[in-house]
Amino acid sequence: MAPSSESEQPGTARDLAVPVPAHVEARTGDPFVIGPGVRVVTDGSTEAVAVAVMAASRLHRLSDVPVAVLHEDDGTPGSVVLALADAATVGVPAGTDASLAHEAYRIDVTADRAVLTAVSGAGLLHAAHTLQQCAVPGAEPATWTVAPQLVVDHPRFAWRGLCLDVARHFFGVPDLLRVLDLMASLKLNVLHLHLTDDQGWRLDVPSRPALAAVSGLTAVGGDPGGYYSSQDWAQLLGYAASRHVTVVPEIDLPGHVNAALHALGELTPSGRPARAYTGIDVGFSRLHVDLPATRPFLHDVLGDVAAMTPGPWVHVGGDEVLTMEPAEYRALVRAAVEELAAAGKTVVGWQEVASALDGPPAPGEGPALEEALASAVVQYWDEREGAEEVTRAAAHGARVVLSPATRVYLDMRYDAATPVGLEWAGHVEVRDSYEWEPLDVLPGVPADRVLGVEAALWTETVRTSEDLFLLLLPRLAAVAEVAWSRADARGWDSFAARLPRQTARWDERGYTWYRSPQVPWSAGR
Ligand code: TNX
Repeated sequence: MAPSSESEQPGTARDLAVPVPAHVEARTGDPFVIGPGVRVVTDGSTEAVAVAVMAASRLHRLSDVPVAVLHEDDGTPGSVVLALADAATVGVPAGTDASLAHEAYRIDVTADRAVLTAVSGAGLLHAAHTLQQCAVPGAEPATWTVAPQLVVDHPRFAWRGLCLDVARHFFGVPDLLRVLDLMASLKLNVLHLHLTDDQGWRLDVPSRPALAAVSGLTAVGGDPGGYYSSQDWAQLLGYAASRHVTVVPEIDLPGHVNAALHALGELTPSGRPARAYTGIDVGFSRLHVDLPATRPFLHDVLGDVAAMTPGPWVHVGGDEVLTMEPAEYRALVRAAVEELAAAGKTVVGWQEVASALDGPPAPGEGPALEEALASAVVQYWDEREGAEEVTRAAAHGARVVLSPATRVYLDMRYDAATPVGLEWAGHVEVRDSYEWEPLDVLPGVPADRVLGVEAALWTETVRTSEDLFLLLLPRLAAVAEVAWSRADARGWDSFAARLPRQTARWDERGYTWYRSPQVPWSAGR
């Protein structure tokens, strides 16, 4: 937040936090003051200490006073206390799904202290972000106050994601760290990286160094490419883990593979490498099930990616294959699922894979594959088609992540004047990204099969981090609230009123954002 000399009466998290918490009670009494003497006290758990170090550096930046991290509270006013606790102590409603309770947190603010409790480090980090959003400028310079209140909060959906296309245009580790910071501040917990496409291959994998060495260099429009070395990848994963964000790598198959065909001639029928592609058409490139190099490619590359990725998920793409018979598509998708299942991963695929998931097993397919197919995650994006197939897959056990393009494709322009972006799914204003109900998207899919919501940012037209954040903000905040907050706790007017205050932090971090005419920006700042 930017320093300000005007003090104000702090409101509660209901007026200040994005996403809005499930339960907030205002308390009487004086506010908690962040200023000289403020310190962070932990219960000594590694989870709490890790969050405490981040919170202390944040409090230091806010208040400009040194902020210690201590293990004991001497009882004098000014402690921000971080401690793990069981779900009942946190106050999670009985019967809450364990994966959701895991991220729950509680904040008790009195004049003397702010006590943050959670079941996990993820919950403590969420609590710290909510507390920060509740701090408003105090009476003295460089002091901040937080209203006395009780917050008890947990997410509505377990999967709250952002898919970022780093294949059409490359974004390096420093940009991704900024994206991760933004995601964590909005309580988003899945960064899905679209690492490969026709225009580029962005992850160096040990079994096929030519992929990154050759196709790491290309990008849309002849722009500079780039790729993540294994060290870059480890740095990214470590940073994401410390922010409690899971990285889901996507290797897009069996279409969107021109970059692989350009680097590895053995994947083409002629044996000659395909020419580099720097346009933005889709659907023309493909693997061939009957080439001898294809299965070893799937085995080695997916095995490498699985081994390089600590999270449970690997995404196999599967979208927009326009030049292949269904039988070959099905065989290639099932081969990819089989390789990833053998490597211990759960498969995620775009909605098109739904058609390949069910049906009778082919010769040689075993029970392990059946199980992997049934537990796959299907990502719904194109509302013009596929609802039936996805609904059927869900009935057979698949879980669904919702990315309806007309709501959460953040590469769509806000309006005709937006300087970058596409328009095939229409214009997507902030309110479009906000005002929708996930369970209404696929009415035939039972609520317990909906794993969550994911925004997507495709980068055909996105060349700089300024373009990137302009498209993300403020819509990513809208999607985050859809994914986190209970339907009956949120509403557009409240969201639009809470949004302007978030921009001080965006400005401080150098994120560009779109000044949507739908939001009363000058109010409440
Ligand atoms: C569709 S969404 C695609 C991408 C494009 C995007 C542009 C999906 C699975 N495929 O290849 O980049 O539209 O909005």
